[in-house]
Amino acid sequence: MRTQPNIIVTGTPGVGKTTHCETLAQNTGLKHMAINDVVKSRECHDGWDKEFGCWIVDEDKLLDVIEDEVKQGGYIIDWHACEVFPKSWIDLVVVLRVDSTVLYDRLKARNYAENKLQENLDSEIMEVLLQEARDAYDEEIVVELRSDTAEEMENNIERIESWITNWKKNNAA
Ligand code: DAT
Repeated sequence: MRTQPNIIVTGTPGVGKTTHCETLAQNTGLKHMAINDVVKSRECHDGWDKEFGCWIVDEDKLLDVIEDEVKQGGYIIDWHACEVFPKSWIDLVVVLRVDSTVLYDRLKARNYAENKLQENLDSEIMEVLLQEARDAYDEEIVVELRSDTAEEMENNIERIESWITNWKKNNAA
């Protein structure tokens, strides 16, 4: 039994995952697990995909590497994909959403290549990650939150923090 919840924060690149996770980790003491960093530093990949500028992830190795930690609870998992994590590990899935013109500006500011930028915009418009989350987890644990503005981000953080407080009350030993 976990005494602290595990939360996935997912969404298209540029939606605000890192910013949300860092603030949540600071405010709550839960640990921010950026899967991109884990994949890179613990070598859970089969090399770098030059066309899309990302690691080719070895999902089995990734799960093996993080299993012991995540099963203890208290992690905020930050990744643009979520279905790989077993249902039994996860208590809440937050899918951040953003307006496509806002996303365009954020990815442009990151100097994304045109093909990568377009692929991510399409993915956001088609709600790919929201659908992935809904397909992989029970609908009552999947929450869709807007992340267009700083005010929306503040509200999201408050909402997730109260969810964590309630989870802890309800799951106290
Ligand atoms: P991700 O980790 O999903 O790729 P990020 O946290 O790095 O996204 O955010 C991308 C950029 O957008 C970064 O400069 C911070 C900014 N940003 C994120 N969420 C925001 C929000 N709700 N309001 C304003 N700016 C935001």
